[in-house]
Amino acid sequence: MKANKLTEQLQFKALLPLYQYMLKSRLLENRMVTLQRHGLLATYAGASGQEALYVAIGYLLKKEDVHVPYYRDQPTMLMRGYKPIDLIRYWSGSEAGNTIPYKDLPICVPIATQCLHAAGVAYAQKFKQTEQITLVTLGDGATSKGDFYEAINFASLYELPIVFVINDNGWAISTPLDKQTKECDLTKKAYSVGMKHLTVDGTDMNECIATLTNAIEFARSNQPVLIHAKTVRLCDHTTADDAKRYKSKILINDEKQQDPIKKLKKTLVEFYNWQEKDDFALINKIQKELDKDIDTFKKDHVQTPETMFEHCYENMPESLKQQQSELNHDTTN
Ligand SMILES: Cc1ncc(C[n+]2csc(CCOP(=O)(O)OP(=O)(O)O)c2C)c(N)n1
Ligand SMILES: [Mg+2]
Repeated sequence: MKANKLTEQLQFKALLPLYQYMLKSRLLENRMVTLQRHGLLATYAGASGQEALYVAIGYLLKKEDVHVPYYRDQPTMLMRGYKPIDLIRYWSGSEAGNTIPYKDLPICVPIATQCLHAAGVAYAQKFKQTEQITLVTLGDGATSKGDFYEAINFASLYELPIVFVINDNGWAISTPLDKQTKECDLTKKAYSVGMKHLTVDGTDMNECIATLTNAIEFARSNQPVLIHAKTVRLCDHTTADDAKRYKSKILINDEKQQDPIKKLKKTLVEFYNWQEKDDFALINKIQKELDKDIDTFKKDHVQTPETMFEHCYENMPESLKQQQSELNHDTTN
């Protein structure tokens, strides 16, 4: 499917909700960073610059499909039923935020391990003859890990209903792509396992929709696909990082020109008479919704130390129960 043909298809009615989700994720991200700076969140990894890719994924996946995220998938997660407060709670370290809608997998912080989980899910989908697919995301850095190669090899060999989406934001923390792999065209990684592969400008909504539509169609007929999506990271790696220490001013400025939200806004303004006052009203509406979630979070976020024992076991082993009660005893003395 050609991107320009799609522009005609993706009319304002469809584009506006996508824009709203991109904006919602960006505004939530700004609020998350402030919460972290105030000591209310442990750490946080944003998705600025990568929203077009993630919103396109959220738009195209069916409810019954399985989304296997890593830690930068906030825009997709907001579209798959997570509320801002869930994500705020998650990054504050509270299991209350890990309420996973649908059959999706939880946020995965260990690099590339989610690729293997996803291959396993897709194997089950095929075995059970469901119509569903699995879509897993990973960073450019994750493609240097064995888990990634094992997963694409397995998926290709067994012709699984799966899409691997590489969010290539150019960096693995402070390591640029060309310092960790000799082959920066990441579609080539699919050659060795005989897998279909596509490249996309991950900052362009139309291109993302067109490419992902094709990939998901292939996956539904048990033809796994690897997508190399070029994006930009407009934020620090996480709140524990300062990208100004390793990115030049010129690069930071160049990346800003690729901002997917600005690009989609331009389309809305040029073709659909979207005006500054519309934008202002939308931002205001989202901020008010976020205010409510943040107020609720601030009221109930304090967790007592013994809660760290919870959520691992359905029935807590005796040894842990004892440690929990010892801790209770220590903290009350
Ligand atoms: C197994 C493992 N090793 C190391 C880390 C530390 N670590 C966290 S993020 C990161 C870089 C990941 O880069 P990339 O895959 O490009 O994803 P991005 O954060 O850029 O989206 C590393 C090495 C980790 N989380 N897990
Ligand atoms: Mg990266």
